Amino acid sequence: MFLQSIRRGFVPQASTPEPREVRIRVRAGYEPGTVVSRAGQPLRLIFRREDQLVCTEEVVFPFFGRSATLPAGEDVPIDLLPTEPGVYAFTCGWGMLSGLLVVTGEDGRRFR
Ligand SMILES: [Cu+2]
Repeated sequence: MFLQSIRRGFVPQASTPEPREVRIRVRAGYEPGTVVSRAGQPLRLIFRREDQLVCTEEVVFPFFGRSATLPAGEDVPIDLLPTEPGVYAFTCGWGMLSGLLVVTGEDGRRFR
């Protein structure tokens, strides 16, 4: 199997898992408000804002140094690769609304 792959010109890559997609609906808050994942698992959080509040127009992941503008009615993906177990908040641009990203150890345990 491996040799056949090489003969076909397929170069095996060091396996990075596919991003796990989680949809988060934004409606004067985040639904779900808590996302649980594992360290080392690439995450694609897909935000969709269904309200018209100025408040929810931006989402911020302070620890990851990431933020995004959320136009109403559009899917906005944010790709993250959490490598350390912990609990990370994400908030609206003004820090009034928040959700949590809970990252377990790679063995699925909550904390080491
Ligand atoms: Cu806000």
